[in-house]
Amino acid sequence: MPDMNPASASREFDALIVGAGFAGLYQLLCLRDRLGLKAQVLEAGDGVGGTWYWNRYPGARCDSESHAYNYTFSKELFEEWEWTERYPDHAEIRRYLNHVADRFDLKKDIRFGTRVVGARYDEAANRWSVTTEAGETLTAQFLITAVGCLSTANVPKFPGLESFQGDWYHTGQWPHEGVDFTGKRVGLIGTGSTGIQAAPVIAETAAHLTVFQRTANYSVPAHNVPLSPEFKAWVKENHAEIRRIMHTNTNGQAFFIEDRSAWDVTPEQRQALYEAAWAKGGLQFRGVFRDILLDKAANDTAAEFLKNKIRSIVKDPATAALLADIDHPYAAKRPPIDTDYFATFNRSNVSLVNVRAAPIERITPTGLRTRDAEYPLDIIVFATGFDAMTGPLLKLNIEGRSGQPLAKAWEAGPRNYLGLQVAGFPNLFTITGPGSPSVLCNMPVAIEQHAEWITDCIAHLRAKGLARVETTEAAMADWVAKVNEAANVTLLPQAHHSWYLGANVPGKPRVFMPYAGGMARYRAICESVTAKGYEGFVLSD
Ligand code: NA7
Repeated sequence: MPDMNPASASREFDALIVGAGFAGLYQLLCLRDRLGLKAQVLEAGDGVGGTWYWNRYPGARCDSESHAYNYTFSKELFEEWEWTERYPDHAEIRRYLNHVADRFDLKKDIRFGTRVVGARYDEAANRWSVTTEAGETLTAQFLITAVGCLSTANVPKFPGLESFQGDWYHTGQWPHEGVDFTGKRVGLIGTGSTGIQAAPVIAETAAHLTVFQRTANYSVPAHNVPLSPEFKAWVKENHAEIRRIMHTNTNGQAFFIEDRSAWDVTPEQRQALYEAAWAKGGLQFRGVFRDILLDKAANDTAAEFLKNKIRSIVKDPATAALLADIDHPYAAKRPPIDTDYFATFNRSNVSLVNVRAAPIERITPTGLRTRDAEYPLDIIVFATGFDAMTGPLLKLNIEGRSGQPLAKAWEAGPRNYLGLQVAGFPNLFTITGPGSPSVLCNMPVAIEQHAEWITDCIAHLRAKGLARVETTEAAMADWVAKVNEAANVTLLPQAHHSWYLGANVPGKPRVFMPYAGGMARYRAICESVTAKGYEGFVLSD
């Protein structure tokens, strides 16, 4: 008999969703409005946005172009929203997600300021009990994680950090009121996408900016611009075609990777194509040839072009040499795009320090010490990335059947089926989990596909009068092998320090985590699994 007590009824749901970013909002809409489920989102922040709620550092901007960084499920939503710039900044993305949440009346089913600290599967009741930091327990038949891939900040454990008398910040936990760098000596650790976006902006006001580089990185200019009325009109008129491209290519972007090899053209033509892509800017650079991520020699042609660009922009030869001393194939780590990153090193108030050669030894009360020198600093900015993909999931302290912790099941690295489900954890779905295309794809596209697949799966269960869906060990073993195979035909695993491999977090198992076979192929696999009656899953009552 249903519990009629209003207090307990407000704690019992059909589905609980963790996180109110792109994934959580759309999953709520799907389950509540399409299936009529009683669903609730639990969100640690005080607003919607997910990764964009937290990442407010100077220069924080999406690398996908704005007309591709959208939900595509609603033509009306797509047509009524207007982005202002070629790449949306963090504030504009939050405005977009607030607009979506208000338009579809989602906020009434989101509990903000609610951090999930535990989730336990109760086998007898076939329900998940979810515990919040405030000590409340909520239950649901289905638990869906929408926690993103990059939401657990990685702050390296440098000795002495607690003794630092200045201020320090991680870019992924940036103060909402901003940070005033005026007249300050700033140290920036990290030269991934984040450090590369932040450095030029910090340098504009800081007295001095010191960039501590462990791994040199490629970067292509973003060429961000305000969008013209003509472009905005073109986007609205071409919604169907833009959507079609995003849904049929490998990376969910609004462009195709060119179907030509680097060896189909002469060296002069190759150079001209790279120049044109550089002039155009953005992530499309990696789409100039189909074999850039498959053939090391083809990749070398792109890498050399980009290294030459660094040498031509940066005036001081020693600084240029250090910035161009890149040890991995282009795009084997997530390729950054930038606004004046390399030119920033021509400023008199900016210097570069090689912490690969002389590692950071400790933070001191007045700055930072490497093996070779002491750097007095007022502010330290950690652009040191995230415990990516598995970190946000493990932080939830999920326990499946018989109290088995997810951390135990994933001791040697993440194992799941389709990136969506783990054996021993019935009715738990992980949106853009490891083993799915996720970070190798334009995220909203990967998210929509997962949220819709999960919705269809739950609808199917209900239509059949079933209550439980769980993958099997065999399906997981097969999928993990496929994820490895897909990565191994590419150059991606060759960037041995990449966060795709978990290598940026000391002690983390080194496993290539995202599915590298392409979004289109992944979508087809998921569709075929459904068509075969949820092959690889056991559905039961
Ligand atoms: P990334 O890409 O993980 O970059 C982090 C940077 O911080 C990278 O240069 C790291 O060097 C550096 N790092 C990390 N730990 C240390 C220590 N201990 N000492 C010195 N340097 C360190 O994170 P981002 O935030 O830039 O980007 C994450 C994603 O967000 C991005 O790829 C986009 O998808 C959006 P390393 O390379 O590990 O030697």
